[in-house]
Amino acid sequence: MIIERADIIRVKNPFRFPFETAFTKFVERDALLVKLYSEDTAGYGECKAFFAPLYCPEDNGTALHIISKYLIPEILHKDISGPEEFIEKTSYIRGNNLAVAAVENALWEIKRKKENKSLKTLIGGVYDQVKVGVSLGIEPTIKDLLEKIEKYLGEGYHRTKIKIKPGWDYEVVKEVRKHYPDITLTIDANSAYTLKDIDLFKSFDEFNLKYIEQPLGENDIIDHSVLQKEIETPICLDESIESVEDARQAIELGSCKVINIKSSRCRGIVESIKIHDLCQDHGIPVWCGGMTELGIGRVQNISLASLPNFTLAHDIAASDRYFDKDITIPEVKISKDCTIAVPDETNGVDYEVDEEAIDRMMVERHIFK
Ligand code: OSB
Ligand code: MG
Repeated sequence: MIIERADIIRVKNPFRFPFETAFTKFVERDALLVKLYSEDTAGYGECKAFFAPLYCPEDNGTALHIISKYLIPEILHKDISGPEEFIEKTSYIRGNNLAVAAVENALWEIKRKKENKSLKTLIGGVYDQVKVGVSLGIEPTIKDLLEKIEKYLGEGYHRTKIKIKPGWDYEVVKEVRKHYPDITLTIDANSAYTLKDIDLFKSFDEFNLKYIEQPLGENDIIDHSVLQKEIETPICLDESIESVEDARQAIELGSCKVINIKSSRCRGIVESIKIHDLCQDHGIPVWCGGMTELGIGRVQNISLASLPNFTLAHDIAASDRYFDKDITIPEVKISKDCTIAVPDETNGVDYEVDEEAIDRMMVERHIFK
């Protein structure tokens, strides 16, 4: 495929409700989209960076820089066979996984359109539907959180994840468990603790959590291996896993029993499949994480989650969990049984990009020809 033009489009889409994590309170999705043009086809990719380097070292500014200066020149007016070759050609770029994954996402879109196949078919997905859960932020009061849980249980989400941070942890989980003794419950600390908090993590064992996500440092696998040996509850790594090599080390050290795969954090689908396969070989279940993404990224996540070892509920919510208006037609919706259908050439499920919605949300556009 020859790429004749590339656009980077920055959009802002307000959240329906603020979403607070241990590291910031989000009020909107401020995102970069990459649109690649190849002959009569165009493919979009979504960059999952945020407005600031809070979740990982990248932000929208660094991603714009890396995509413009290094990634687009590698493909513009060049004949490239597809996403795998792109990943190969850009392997000299250290880090900057969110930027690389955005361009890779767009290349997968072009490839699937040219070959008239779904992403699920291209990567060897097996599920027709994927199970989804909801990620709930830190709320002003426990009462507010309980109301949110009630709302989303009512909508059918059957795995509830709650964000914790120092000062919003033990008492909150205890209250939630008291009200909902039987729901599938997980907590996500987004790296807000250290091994000094080991007693707190031991105390969570009484709550029968499915797993605890990323309790310790974002680059750490050593301390997580110490913690995992001290607690019953499985640890699920998120931030700490950026490559198959990270996953191998975490598995060998016993740092986790579950892995959350975000294709963006792991440099794209090509590397995510390797992590998926390694985890499958080692009996480590995986699930697809989210970055409060817009529809383009959300739909790609649905397809990735169709791989066989994605057995736990995913952070792939309906578009309306975050937005009044999303950028795909149709928007992402969940069915009553709390699943989302995976786009496939045999079931007629397909999503188009809503160009008009993007135009309305656009704050800047950079064109490379
Ligand atoms: O740690 O999983 C996380 C959102 C932004 C950054 C990090 C995380 C999250 C979420 C939300 O938990 C998942 C989603 O609904 O997209
Ligand atoms: Mg997480």
